[in-house]
Amino acid sequence: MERRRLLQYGFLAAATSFISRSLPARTAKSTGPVVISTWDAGVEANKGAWEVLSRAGTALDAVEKGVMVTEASQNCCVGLGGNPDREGIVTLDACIMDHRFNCGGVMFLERIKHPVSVARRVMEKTPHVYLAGAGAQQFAVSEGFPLEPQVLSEPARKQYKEWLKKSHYAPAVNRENTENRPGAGGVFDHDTIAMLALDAYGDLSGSCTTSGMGFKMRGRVGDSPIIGSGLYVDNAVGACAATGQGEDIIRVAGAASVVEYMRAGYAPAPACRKVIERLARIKGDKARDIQVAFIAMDRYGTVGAYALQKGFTYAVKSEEKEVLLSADSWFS
Ligand code: SD4
Repeated sequence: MERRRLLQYGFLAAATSFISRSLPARTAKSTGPVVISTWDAGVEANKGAWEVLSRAGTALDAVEKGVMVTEASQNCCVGLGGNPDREGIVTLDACIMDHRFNCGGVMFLERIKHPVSVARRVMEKTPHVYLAGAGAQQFAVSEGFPLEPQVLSEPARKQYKEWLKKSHYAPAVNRENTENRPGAGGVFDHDTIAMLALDAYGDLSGSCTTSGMGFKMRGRVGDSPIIGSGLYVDNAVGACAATGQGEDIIRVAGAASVVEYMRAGYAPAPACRKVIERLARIKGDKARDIQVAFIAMDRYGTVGAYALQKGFTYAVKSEEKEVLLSADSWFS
């Protein structure tokens, strides 16, 4: 999609967000089912979610099925196809949250194709919120998830080999959407998808799944599986999910902070902006070295997003539209 069109859509989204701020509480009508997700891969993921939403399925089912599309995709490195840690092993983080504050997550999980589904089982079948590492894998296997072979995808193998030459950990801004990704003929560096949905019953849910920052230290966990950082849902207010440098998203309790701004009356996009602004202040000169972006949806289905750096895209699907938008950013 050409940039001008993207920006036009971005403007419309921002305008809609602004208008929603003046709606009186509890008298505004929900816009009906809608789904929003991060980066270009969100377009395909939203289709998966829409199969559920368009048949009056729940937002919880939609956000699980939606990101499973990306986890399973050969064309994207979210999930087992993703970049490994510095030891050459892919470790996965994911979480899910519904409209009743139920939530579950897995972190440092190996050899399981659909961590988001394991996160959901943790939420539904255990007394806990998180399972990590070997324990998470043991639980997944006991729930019938097959153990996949521990092999790197071809693009990840190439990237890892290249990385080993210098063995220097330096996450690049917007590497999720580089022209190097598969389909563009080269190696990829994508690792995360986050999704929020509102269903026909007016309920919100969210999910987030990642292989985490490529070439991270072994055992490193980012924001993506952490409720309140990578994802937060409060059905009475709205939902938010994050992508980008996990350490910095955690520092500002990203997703929960955005939801708190929405509770205080901010529309989704301005709420995201407030937390990006806070992060930019905290990081000072170093803010230019990282990317952090939020997507948000209020309880009526109004969506918005905001990023630290330009280049962050997000996908939205509803009955009326299916678009890939370019978020406004702190730095131009
Ligand atoms: C992490 N937040 O592991 C993830 C990475 C990410 O786009 O979102 N990249 O820190």
